[in-house]
Formats: sequence, structure tokens, C-alpha cells
Amino acid sequence: MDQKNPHLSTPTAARNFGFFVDGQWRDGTERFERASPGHGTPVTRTVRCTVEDLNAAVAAARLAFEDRRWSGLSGAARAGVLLRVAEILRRRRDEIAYWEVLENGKPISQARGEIDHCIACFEVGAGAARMLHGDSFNSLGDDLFGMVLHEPIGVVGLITPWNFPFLILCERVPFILASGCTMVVKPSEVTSATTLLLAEVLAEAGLPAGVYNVVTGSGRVIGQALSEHPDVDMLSFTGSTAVGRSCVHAAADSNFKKLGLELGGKNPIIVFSDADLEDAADGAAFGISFNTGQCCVSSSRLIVERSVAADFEKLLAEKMAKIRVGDPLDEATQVGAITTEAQNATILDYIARGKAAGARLLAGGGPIDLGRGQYIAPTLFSGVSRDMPIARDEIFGPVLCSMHFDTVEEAIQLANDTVYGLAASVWTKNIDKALTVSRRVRAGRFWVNTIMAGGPEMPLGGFKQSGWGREAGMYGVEEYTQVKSVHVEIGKRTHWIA
Ligand code: TXE
Repeated sequence: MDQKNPHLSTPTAARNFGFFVDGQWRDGTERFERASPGHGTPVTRTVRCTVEDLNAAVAAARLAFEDRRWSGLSGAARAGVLLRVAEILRRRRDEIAYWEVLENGKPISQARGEIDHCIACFEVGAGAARMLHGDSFNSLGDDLFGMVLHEPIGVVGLITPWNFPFLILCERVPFILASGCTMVVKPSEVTSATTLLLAEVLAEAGLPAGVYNVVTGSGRVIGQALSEHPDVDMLSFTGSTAVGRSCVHAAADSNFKKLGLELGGKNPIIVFSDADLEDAADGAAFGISFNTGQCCVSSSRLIVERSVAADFEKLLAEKMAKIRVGDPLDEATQVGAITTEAQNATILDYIARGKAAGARLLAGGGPIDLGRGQYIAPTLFSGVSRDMPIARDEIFGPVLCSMHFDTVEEAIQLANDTVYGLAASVWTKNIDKALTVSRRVRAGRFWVNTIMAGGPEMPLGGFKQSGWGREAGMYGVEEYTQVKSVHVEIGKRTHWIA
């Protein structure tokens, strides 16, 4: 144990967590044990909840919604709670980052940066709580006035994945709360700790009991039951496209609950010959290696102009070889461990398939042995054709595939040659090319001469099979509302019956 900073060494024993319903911590009979993917030692034990536990959580959220203990408060009062959450997160930043690292395997410095982003999410959510408003129609004639109201949609189910357990949570919770909804959260079974810690933070900030409930457990049992639940008004799901599809079926077969879906991506990064190639190579290396490429917006398809392709790939391979892959609790680490054994096997299998298909390996290409944990070197393939599985499938790992183009049209066509549409970036100093490509590539988030930049003021979400709806910003709050038109007659009614 590091005596100066307990948040820089693994815990001596796994920590037990309960689950959180109606403002109370509850325990269960069965638990999941989670080992740190970077170290292999047990770090947490969370409850394997039952469907009865889930039903109790939905009932608590329903009661808290119906009695208006939260939605009945003013936007200013809700904003006050959200701002207090931001303050408490500032105080507990290192501790929450630590548990995120232990369960997920991401570098500690990155995790702290993510908590800063989460703090910003609560601050923007506070602003949104005060600014949420509808519309009015003063154009319906002298005897009719129209108002459009945003009302909270009700009880929200929130299913989150393991790649950004706290960040994805915090890109949604403040906006759900800003709208006046209540919720039941089902975090990934391998990364539940920080979702549970948020329950402590919200309670301390003064959120009424029953508004935020957390039920831990497997996706197949608890996730499925939440997506089918007839008393849940909306489900926000982030995860694989396959499970997203099953949520659509579950909604159709239960109560037609509204869905927000953030699913997979196979995001293009387009580099023109007139770009600052040093900047673009740094962006490409970051875009594929950040969070070990286990990131729905990671730039996994490099589309580079043929005239500079060989030089650019050489520069990029040199940069990728310098990335510091290592122990997530080491302050100097830039890329940590692969989060699950299954994901590790999937990534290594895709690398083997890339080699077998004849793609040329320019960097990485396999595991890194650090004596414990599971690590993969940032990998670059060139000579990739668009029909290879490594070019088409979301690998969800640090594997970048390079393809070449000659014209702007060809670059756009290659970028759009995917079933996904989550994010994209373009690198060029030519304003015409930058604008043409950003307007024609079908993706929910677009970056020009940068990558993964942005804050919670801006909406996020995908085109095509990357999902439905938007999270964050005012668009994000509105997703969690129902829209009602109110028509008001002014003066004496013109009678229908003479
Ligand atoms: O995701 P799952 P997995 C992609 C990525 C990755 C692949 C598989 O390509 O390789 O998905 O990852 C819950 N009903 N992304 O298998 O299963 C589960 O408990 C309801 C992209 O881990 O989709 C967890 O809380 N819920 C993605 C959540 O769904 C169910 C992030 C996500 O797990 C369920 C993660 C069910 N039947 C993976 N089954 C992104 N867009 O960032 C599981 N879950």
C-alpha cells in the first residue's frame, strides 16, 4: 500500500457493496466478485439482485414520481441539488476515480479527467433544470392561445456499459434529474461500484429518496426485466447493437416505452494531404488508443489521402510505438488494461483475422505481458480493404485500419460505408473540404482538426445503427420529457349548437 496516497495501490481486500432502493442500502444473498483487469486481484463484490429487487426499485421510482417530491420542485431547487452534487464530486474525485480504475482498468490520470467531465455534466444539468422551457403560439388568432409544455416523461430505466461506467452515467443522470424524472439504474455487472457511490453523493446532496435507485446484476436477468418492465416509461440503453435491438423488441412487446439508444460505432478519421500531419497523427494515435479503444466514438478507420498515405502511416506507427501502456494505477500510464477477458479475446481474434486476411501490420499486433492483467499494444494495419471484418466490425479495442483515397467524393463515400454513424473527424487546412466533409458524413458527432473534444453542453448520439435520440445539453433534457400542447380559449365561445 502506498502510504502517501492510498489511491495508488490495489486494496488489501475486496470491498462489499449493497444496492440502493428508496433511499436505503439493501443486501442480497448472492454476489459477483470483480477482479481488477490491470492486476488480477479481487477488488469489489456486488449483489446479484433478483427480479423482485428490481420490481421494488421500479415501485419506489414510480411512487417518487407520482407524488411529485422531485418533479414538483422548481427548476431552481432541482438545480441547487445538482450543484451540490458537483461540489461533493469535486471533494471525492480521487476516490471515485480509484474505484473506476480498479474495476475498469483505465489509467488513473484519465479517470480523474473523466470525473472532472462528470462534474461539468452536473453543472450543465443544473443550468438545464432552470432553463428547460416550452414554447408559445401567439399566432392562433385573437380567441386562441397556444402553449407547448415539456413535462417529465416519468420513470426512466438506465442501462450502462463497462467502458465508461461513471462518465456515461453522468452524461445522463443530471439531465434525467433536470427534467424532473425518477430512475432505476442497472450498471454493467463488472463495473457497478461508481454507480453505487453516486447514490451516496446524491443522497448527501439532498436528492429525495426513491428518485435514484440502483439495482445490480446481470444484463440477461435484470437488464432484460428492466427493458420489459411495464411501469418504466423510458429506457436509456448504452451498449452493444445486439442488446439495443433486444431492447427495441422488449419495448414493443411491453408498453411501447420510449427508447434512447447509444450503440456501436466504426468511426472514420479522414486525413487530407494539406493537413498538419504531425497534429493529425497525434489525433489518430489518441483517437484509437484512448480508453484502449474501448470507446464508442474511437476513430477506428483511418481514411488517408493516397499521396501522403505512406509517410503518414510511418509517422503514426512511430507515435503509436511510443504510447505508454502499463499499470492503470501508475500516474505515467497512458493506456491501461482491457476491461474484460471476453473483450481481450475478441480484440486478439480480430488482430489474428486482420493478419490472416493479408492486412499489413505497422504497429503493435498482440498482447503485452506485464506479469499480471491483460494488455494489448496499440495496433495499426495498412492495406486494409473495405470488405475485411477489421474494416467493418466494431472491434472495441486499440486496432486502427488504414484505407486510402484520391478525391473528396471517395473520402466521403468510404467514411459513409458503414452501418454505424456515431462520430467522425476530418483533418485539413482547407475550409471547403472541412465543411463539405462535415456536412456529408453521416455521424452524430463530428470533429474538425481535433478529436473527442467537447463538453456536456453539446448533444451526443448516433445516426443509422448507432442509435436513437440524443444525450446531454438541452437536447438531452428534452429527450426525457413529453411534449404537451395546451390550447386556451380567450373570451366567449362561438357556439356549435345554434
Ligand atoms: O455489451 P452489452 P458487452 C459493444 C462493443 C463490445 C460489445 C459487447 O462492441 O465488444 O458491445 O460488449 C446489459 N437486456 N459495446 O457484451 O452486453 C449489460 O449488463 C438488457 C459498445 O459487454 O451490450 C450492460 O449493463 N440489458 C458500447 C449493458 O447491457 C442487457 C459499450 C451493456 O452490455 C442485456 C459496451 C439484455 N438482454 C459495449 N444483456 C458503447 N456504445 O459504448 C446485457 N445487458
